[in-house]
Amino acid sequence: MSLRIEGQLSAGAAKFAIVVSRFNEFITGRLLEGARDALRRHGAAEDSICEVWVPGACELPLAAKGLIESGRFDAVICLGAVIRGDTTHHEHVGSMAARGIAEVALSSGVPVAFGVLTCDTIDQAVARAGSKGGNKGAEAALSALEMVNVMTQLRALGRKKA
Ligand code: INI
Repeated sequence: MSLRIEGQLSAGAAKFAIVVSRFNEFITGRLLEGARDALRRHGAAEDSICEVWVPGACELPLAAKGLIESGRFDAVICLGAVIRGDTTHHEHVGSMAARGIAEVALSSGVPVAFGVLTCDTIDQAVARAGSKGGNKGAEAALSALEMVNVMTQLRALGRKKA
């Protein structure tokens, strides 16, 4: 049996939560605009999107978990900007966010998109938040859209077998 499953980039009736970090808000605000624009251009209604602000990237996973536990969302999009400072602090922040986000997605089975920039300089972050390097918030939103679609197909596959 040959089977190919691929997600469509169409929002349909799906509900999305965007968790956005206030730390480096001049960057994360642009990621948020990119994510909202991508969702809107792929058919998501304004009232299908919930926006939640948290202090920093470290807090993204817990808020994502709370949103998933509410049972109201098909996917969560986490947005943050971790930028190298004078110490190794940013490394811990970046790995806490990455590990936590992966853990929430795997333990819940709900797609959680990783839209967290991890940059050495502010210029690198600016480039990835709506200029030369595209907009990583928009990319994260598109991956959430696609994964909602993939997971819907995978659940249907399980039902067919039963
Ligand atoms: N939070 C970020 O989102 N980006 C950073 O670059 C950052 N740095 O480098 O300190 C950062 N720190 C705050 C952190 O996310 C937590 O909010 C804080 O540690 C309290 O838990």
